[in-house]
Amino acid sequence: MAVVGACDEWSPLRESVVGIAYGAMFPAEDRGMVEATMPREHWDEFRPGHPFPPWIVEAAEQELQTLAELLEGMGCVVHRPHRVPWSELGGYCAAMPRDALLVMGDRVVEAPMAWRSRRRELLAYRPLLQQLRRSGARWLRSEVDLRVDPLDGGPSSLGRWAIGDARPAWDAADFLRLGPDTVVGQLSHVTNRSGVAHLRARLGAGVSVYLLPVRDPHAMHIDATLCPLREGLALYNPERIDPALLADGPLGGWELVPAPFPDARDDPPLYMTSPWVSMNLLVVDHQHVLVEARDEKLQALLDSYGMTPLPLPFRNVQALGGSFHCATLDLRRDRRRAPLG
Ligand code: DAV
Repeated sequence: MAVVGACDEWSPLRESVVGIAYGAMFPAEDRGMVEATMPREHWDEFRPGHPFPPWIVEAAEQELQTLAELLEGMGCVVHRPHRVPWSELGGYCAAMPRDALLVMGDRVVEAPMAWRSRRRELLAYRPLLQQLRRSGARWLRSEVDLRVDPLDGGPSSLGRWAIGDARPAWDAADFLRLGPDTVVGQLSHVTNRSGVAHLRARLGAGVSVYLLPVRDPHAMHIDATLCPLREGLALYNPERIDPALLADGPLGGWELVPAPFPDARDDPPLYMTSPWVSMNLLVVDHQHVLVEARDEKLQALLDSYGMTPLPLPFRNVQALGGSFHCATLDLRRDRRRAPLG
């Protein structure tokens, strides 16, 4: 059996990374980048040597542990990242494994991330990557000179993004798998055109990478914009996506359901995301999907589509920058046809 094998976002999850909150620091990033992507009321938090509030980190660690145990209880093998002292090295955290690595088929592809503050993040996953490679996975290093800064190229020709095209940059969370030959994604403040070309070259001719038309001035990661639930069914963010514009691409013919508008909330604060992080779900198998415990409208919606929502408290993890999809990295999903009926 392949050690790494995931071609979509919904087949039964058999093996996954679940992040850890240990030592989480506000990533100290270029001010222009912070202003382009982060909520205005929290811009001043993103400075060097500034940890997240310890009570949030502690509570997030517990939420992640509960998630790991729940997945294990459902028969999924769970790996946890290595503890890295981010406060000493500079960095962010290992709570969001979805951002740095893209799994497609038997490949684990390293993302040449745009954020300087996140360049050492792979330290947290290196022991696991070595283990996976020894047992047969293809580990594709980025081979991009990360000393070249995509910010140095100045704004892109459209003037729309914080990065230029000075070197290839992409974050794995700007992409989603729709099948063995299809990845969809977006350009964003962390993914440039040369980054998309780099990813296409990594995945090879057998995989098409489609860029979706997304309306999001703060775009950074597509997993609070589109959430595939099963073959042919996806939730979309009605503020960012016009489903009529998706008809010609790989989502043509899919049933696209608008996610409910998230409730306003500030406790704990969403330091790094919009409230749409509510739709950052993890599909565990053809039936079960992880949803934040208090997102009842979303739970009812999933229920009406024949799925079983698994409500789990996750607000402290969300405060660190992502929800169930961000905080995990699928290593193996069993690809077989959904049961009929
Ligand atoms: O607010 O759309 C959520 C995803 C973060 N990895 C947002 C970003």
